[in-house]
Amino acid sequence: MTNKIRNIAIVAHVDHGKTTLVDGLLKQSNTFRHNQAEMNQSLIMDSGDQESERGITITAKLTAVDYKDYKINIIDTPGHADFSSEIERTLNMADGVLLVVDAQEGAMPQTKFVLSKALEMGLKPLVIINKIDKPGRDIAKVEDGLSDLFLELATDESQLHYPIFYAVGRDGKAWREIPANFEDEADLSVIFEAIIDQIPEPQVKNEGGFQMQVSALDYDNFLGKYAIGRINRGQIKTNDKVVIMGQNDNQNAKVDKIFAFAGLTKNETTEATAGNIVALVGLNDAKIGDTICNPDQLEKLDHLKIQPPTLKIYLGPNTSPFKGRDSKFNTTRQIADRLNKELETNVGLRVEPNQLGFTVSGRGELHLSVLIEAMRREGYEFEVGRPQVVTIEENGQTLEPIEELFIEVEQTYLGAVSQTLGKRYAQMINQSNISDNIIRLEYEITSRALIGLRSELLTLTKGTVVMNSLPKGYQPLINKDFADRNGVLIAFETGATTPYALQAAEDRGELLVGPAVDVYQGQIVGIYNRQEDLEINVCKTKHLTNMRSKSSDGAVQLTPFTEFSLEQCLDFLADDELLEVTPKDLRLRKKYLDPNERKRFNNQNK
Ligand SMILES: Nc1nc2c(ncn2[C@@H]2O[C@H](COP(=O)(O)OP(=O)(O)OP(=O)(O)O)[C@@H](O)[C@H]2O)c(=O)[nH]1
Ligand SMILES: [Mg+2]
Repeated sequence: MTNKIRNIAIVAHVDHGKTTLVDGLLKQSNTFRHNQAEMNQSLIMDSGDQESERGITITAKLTAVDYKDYKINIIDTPGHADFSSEIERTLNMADGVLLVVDAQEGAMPQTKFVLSKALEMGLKPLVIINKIDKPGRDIAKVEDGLSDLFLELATDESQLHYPIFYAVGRDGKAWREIPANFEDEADLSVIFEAIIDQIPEPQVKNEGGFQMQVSALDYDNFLGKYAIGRINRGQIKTNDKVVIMGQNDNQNAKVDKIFAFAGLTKNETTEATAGNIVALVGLNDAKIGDTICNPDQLEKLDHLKIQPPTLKIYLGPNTSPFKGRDSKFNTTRQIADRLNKELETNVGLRVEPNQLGFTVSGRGELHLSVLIEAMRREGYEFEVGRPQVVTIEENGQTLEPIEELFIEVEQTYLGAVSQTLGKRYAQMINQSNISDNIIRLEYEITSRALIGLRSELLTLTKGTVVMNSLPKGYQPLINKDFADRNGVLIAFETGATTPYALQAAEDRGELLVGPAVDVYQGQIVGIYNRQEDLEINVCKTKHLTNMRSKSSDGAVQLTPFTEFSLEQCLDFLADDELLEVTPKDLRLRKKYLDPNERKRFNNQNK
């Protein structure tokens, strides 16, 4: 019965509180026993290890709760623009969205993106102004901003009438009116009631042959692949024969098992009807976007619309002399299999083979670095090159992607930040005050100039800057290089670093390796004080002499070396450099390890 089902997606800009709100909905719908561990847990749905470490949602996830006699399927989505394809992939299971907006920040770039997607698809929005406990809240201003945004994005009049709720998601509280005191007793009943009353029942067809678009895939060791989607028409029973309608061909299959979502688990059932979100086992060839149909009524649903990638990176088998030291998987074949597996679910990603390895493209640096980090944790070893933008050709012209960039910065750093953006040819669109001390800047900037900007601004502002960007379109390529990076210190020979040699190297720049680590010829061991590169010896041992200098008895005192994160390494790379990624190490290196080959290459490219 569709009238007792509600399917909703929770959408918002990054960090506005989606996953925290889902915690509340789970806990207040008696999904867990009172003494169950989850009752005391937060961000329950952020179950991936990188999700909990980074504190962000990376993949969209499904859960279901019972409220009164209704079943509410909830899709928690990521708010980071790099993971936008997760929204494009899952929104077609929903009939409404909870649009969560931070009471201080208001509508942000990704708010606009997710709302435009939801309104385009005709989904009913409920607006939740969240975090009204923040001292910097400005609810009236946030409501104004939202009303402008709806005016801009609405595709018909009815979408301009949206209910607004006020919430402290973290405490599991929401109100219909702004409460006099947000510390008053409250729960999420008003949200549950609004989902039931105001989100339409699934807009599906009860009559006719089974039809479902695959929106998600899941896997486990016992049953293999689960094809997940909302049944769009008809019903399904265990053992039913179906046809998987793919992008290019059709395949026959049989439904072995059917599962419905319940809390954090799936429950097996023998049949399901239109409007339900189900996971089907037995369809091993099903891909995201495919339509599963009753063989007697083959009708394919429109394929998902996924925006093209903006950033690409070379990824290939490791060619360093240390290859194979601590990895389980390092051959081209193993890497290819892993990337192909990733493509099944990571629908915003593209992979093309090239002579040496692969070109992997995604929606941004984070999209790619999350994949790189996942692979190294699984025991893969490989090398990657400098991230590059994906250009397109139009009317004989090369175009590069541009983005809207939003920055919030303390007054003290305004000058330095503006200067850095100027160097990267960013155009300022708007500047406004958020508070006495915090300025909000809006720029238009090429995606190319965004590479490495986050690390640079974080350093410049002692970690205080807030930065967000959103793809805006394309413009003719400007042939300007933004890299004003220093040269590097390159290991002159293969061996183990010694404190003695490192101490001597310290005067030349900033070291990226510590003592007693193995390095190879051509590896980057530091950042030079100057623009060009320099080969240095970081392995030499002190010659033994009979002379004793005054200081030579004590241990060598080294300045702590700089350890780059994966993202910092990617930002740092120049065109003639690679990053070696292994489960244990990240090593920056020159593409050509041999100094003579390097010279020859550089001369050719002058
Ligand atoms: N002050 C305050 N903080 C909140 C509230 N709700 C959530 N937060 C905090 O906001 C941060 C982000 O919350 P999340 O629920 O992870 O946000 P999200 O929208 O799921 O983030 P992404 O999935 O990465 O886009 C966490 O530190 C929460 O504790 C609230 O009502 N008030
Ligand atoms: Mg989240």
